[in-house]
Amino acid sequence: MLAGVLAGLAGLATSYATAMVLTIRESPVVAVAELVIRLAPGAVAERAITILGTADKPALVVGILVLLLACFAWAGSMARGSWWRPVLVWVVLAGIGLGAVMAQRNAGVVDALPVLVGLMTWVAVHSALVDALRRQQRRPDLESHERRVFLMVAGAISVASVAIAVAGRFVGAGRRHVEVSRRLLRIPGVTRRTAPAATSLGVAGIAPWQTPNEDFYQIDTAIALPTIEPDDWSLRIHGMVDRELVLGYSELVARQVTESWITLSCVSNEVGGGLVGNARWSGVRLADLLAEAGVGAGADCVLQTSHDGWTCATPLEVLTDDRDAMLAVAMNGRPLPIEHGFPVRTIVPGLYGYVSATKWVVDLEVSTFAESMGYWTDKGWSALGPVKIASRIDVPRSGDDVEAGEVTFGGVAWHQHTGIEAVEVQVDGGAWERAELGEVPSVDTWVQWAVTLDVPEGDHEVRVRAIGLDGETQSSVRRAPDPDGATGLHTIEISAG
Ligand SMILES: Nc1nc2c(c(=O)[nH]1)N[C@H]1C(S)=C(S)[C@@H](COP(=O)(O)O)O[C@H]1N2
Ligand SMILES: [Mo]
Repeated sequence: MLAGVLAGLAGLATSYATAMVLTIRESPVVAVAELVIRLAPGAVAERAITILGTADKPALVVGILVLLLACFAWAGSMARGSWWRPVLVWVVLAGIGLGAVMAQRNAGVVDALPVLVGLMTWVAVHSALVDALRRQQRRPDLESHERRVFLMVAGAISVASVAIAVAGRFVGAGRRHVEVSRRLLRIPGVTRRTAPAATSLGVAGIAPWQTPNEDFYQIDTAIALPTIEPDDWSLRIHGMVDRELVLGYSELVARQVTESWITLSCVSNEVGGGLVGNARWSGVRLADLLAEAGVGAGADCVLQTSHDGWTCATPLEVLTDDRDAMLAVAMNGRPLPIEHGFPVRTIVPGLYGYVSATKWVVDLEVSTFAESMGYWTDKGWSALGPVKIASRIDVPRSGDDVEAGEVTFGGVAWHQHTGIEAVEVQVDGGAWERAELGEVPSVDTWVQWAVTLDVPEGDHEVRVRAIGLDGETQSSVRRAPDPDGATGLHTIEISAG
């Protein structure tokens, strides 16, 4: 029974910690309490309130916890006879938790994770403890030693459970707080304009031209995301400058806000991959801030540092020319999501993220490439990271069966700050056919393409290539992303019947 109770508490602790860290929601136990409240007949709920006063909710949670403890002990007591009976109890309890979590408003797949983590902890800790007990029973001569081991393991699990729960609470509280500040922010000059209609070709299956924040790819080295209150944020611009600048959040957003559609892509993106997205970014132009600081002679880069110590070196040239390199404060008309760099990140059209798009940016040091090296460059990736021209087939998917005859192919192509002149598609090594392109507001975004071709019965290989506004045709040479971005043509296999 003790093994059952300990395993149960450990599982509650890990699921609670997971919920705190991940979903900003309440833990599965509270979800169950909410479900009980929702399902309770009005008369019962009212009675509970009159008897318990405002303590009705804590009382309910405590009641559920007591019931759970009883179930835990019960599960533990069943381990004697069979291995599957306690597992069944764990699974049923987790099932109730999962049901309650998924019954919450706007519940998504991620919300199930705390329950899964809890279930895994229950089963793992319980079987470990039961094993330890069995060993002890088989060797009565060692009883006192084994008993001590069991008690030590049990004690360690208890301490670890409490520590995990407290750590989760700590991380989660900070995040919740910042999330509230973020939701309440209204930044002057930030609009909610949606994508111009002509950017979309209206072909089902092509990635939407404007990537919603929730669907935007996320890449960073952070384990726990930095959670920074806007009031606590500041940026220092220093190094080879005439005047050091230190800016707080309200000072930054009090400046002229620029808005631009810009496609961001990752150097690690494989040919045909999804580490690319297009959003409307709002922020303050870096060229203006750097001019105000006064860049010294001989400087050729800016070493950017994030709140969590990640760095990258960005050529000065792209931060001071006429492109919209900015300190972004909003993404698609909303304050930056925490995972995309709240409250301030850098966005530079035309460069891969690893040399430009610092999330949670706090420090800009005007410097030289000879002196400065960013996080990924130090690990062997190229110091310069201009985006390479690329194209992708979104529809049909590789492996799809299609009807022979007219087949519509579609996807996206990008070469930020150069622009796309044309996209061409080739079936089975035949002629390159030009696709229709969606309209775009600037050369800094990706473009949708689509073309309808006559496809005879049988298996086919289809490839796509883009041609840039500078006349460059996308290379067909297959190269891995390391060290400065993949090349090669996205190729799919379909079967027409
Ligand atoms: N602080 C910080 N900023 C970072 C990174 C990081 O690891 N830490 N990764 C970079 C990389 S490699 C990319 S591709 C982009 C991705 O930005 P996103 O997660 O908003 O899509 O952020 C860049 N900025
Ligand atoms: Mo990246």
